[in-house]
Amino acid sequence: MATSIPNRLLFIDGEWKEPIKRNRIPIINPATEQIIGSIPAATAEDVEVAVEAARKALYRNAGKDWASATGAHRAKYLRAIAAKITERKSELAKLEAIDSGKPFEEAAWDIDDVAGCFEYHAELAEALDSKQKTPISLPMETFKCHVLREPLGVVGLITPWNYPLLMATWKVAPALAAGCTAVLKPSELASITCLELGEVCKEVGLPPGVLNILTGLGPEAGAPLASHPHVDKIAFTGSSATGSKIMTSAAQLVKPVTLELGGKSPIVVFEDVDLDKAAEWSLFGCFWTNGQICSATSRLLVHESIAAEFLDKLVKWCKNIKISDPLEEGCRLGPVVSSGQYEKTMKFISTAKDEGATILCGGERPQHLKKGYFVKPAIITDVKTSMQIWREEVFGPVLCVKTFKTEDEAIELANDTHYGLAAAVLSQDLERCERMTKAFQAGIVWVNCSQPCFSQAPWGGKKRSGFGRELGEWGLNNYLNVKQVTQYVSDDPW
Ligand code: TXE
Repeated sequence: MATSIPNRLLFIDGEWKEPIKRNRIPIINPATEQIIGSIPAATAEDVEVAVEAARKALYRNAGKDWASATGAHRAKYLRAIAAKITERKSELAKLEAIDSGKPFEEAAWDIDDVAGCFEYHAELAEALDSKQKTPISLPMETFKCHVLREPLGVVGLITPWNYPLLMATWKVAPALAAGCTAVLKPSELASITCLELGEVCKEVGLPPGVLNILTGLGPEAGAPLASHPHVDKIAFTGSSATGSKIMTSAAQLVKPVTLELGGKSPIVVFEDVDLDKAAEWSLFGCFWTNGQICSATSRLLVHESIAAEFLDKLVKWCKNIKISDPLEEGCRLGPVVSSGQYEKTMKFISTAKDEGATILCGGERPQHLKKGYFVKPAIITDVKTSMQIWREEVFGPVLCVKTFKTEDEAIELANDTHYGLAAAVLSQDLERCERMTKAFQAGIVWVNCSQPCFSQAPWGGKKRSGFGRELGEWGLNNYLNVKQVTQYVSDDPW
């Protein structure tokens, strides 16, 4: 499957523009370690131009601008974008697989989700029209009050590499639906499909400046966007360390932020499960996208009475999984995204070993692959709660396991983390699942599954996994300002 990488510039004000400093960043295919192209490297100067374009698009031509257009008008563009993305699905999935290392089949699901997410937000944009003005009843007849919901303004969207186009869509679609204009800064490790979104916007005739796409490094392009005084909000998905920096710079200007950061999510498997189904969910929950998911259920808590048999099943699967170039037919696990992520994952595994944990399987390079950032899926036991492997996010194909005896112990172990993104429980006893659901300290709970995600349902965490929600009505509300309008309606002087 040969695919050529489009040689794009920055997408600003509806046009492809050379970065002011004319620098580019190489694109490395993580399966081959070869340079396959390059992306433009934006700097603060380009951020300036892009923010100005977004600002103009927001309030250009009174009455005809993006902010005051009807939701139905904006929905037409969102639907057109969804249709174009579906049209280009196979090509976009290939680009994403080459860029990020995820198996082609998984990348194709993601592109479907991207189109679905734009479609869904088109519906939300239309529904906004009837909710634009909400009357509020007051205890005094001399006053009338209503609430207006209006776009927040220009938003800065900073996104990661694990779901490159999907994570961008989770932010772009609600921002545009709400009537905001945006500057998107994707991850330098996987930007190809986000740049293609620029081409899609051009093809559907999205008004210039409504969406601007700046590729580049975090400190050079992301930081000036986050701290720009004319950016009204920042939505960020990425590491806790960068999230904290963004929050600090936003605090200087009292700028709202939503942060979707890392996780170390538990999956609790009780003794009454169907072992095969539970094994499938546990494996999928941790190893999908090579463990590079913020919500990966990477801490497995299994009831001690079934642990031996259950682990046996997991290990068998890990040993038989097809690890290959993501474009190869039947690939189930590709490489991790970069040499940095490879080194980080390997270091986690060796530290776990040094600290006394047992590597039941995997955690090394597959022998048949001499090049590429491939790691065999690892299952780690004899884990203590003080160990790094239990406490910190790996973001690689590593599952650590502990057993438990009682429900109380399971909850204590599940919540023993400073993260709080997701948690899963597998059991046939639905009352028990309900108790666990209430006890989990997390923003998302999965019952008898792990990782399903729908545009309609809120996504986000608590504790150090961040705050604010994406998707659903909750996500849209993050891009809207609520304006209270109160009018004095009496003839009497106040
Ligand atoms: O993340 P960064 P990286 C975790 C995961 C991974 C680790 C590092 O554990 O191993 O983070 O990955 C931009 N100001 N997650 O280095 O740095 C950057 O260019 C503004 C979990 O890729 O957080 C990119 O666009 N922006 C996560 C985005 O931030 C800055 C998904 C994310 O990069 C910046 C990815 C700065 N100073 C990694 N520095 C999840 N929650 O899903 C960087 N960026």
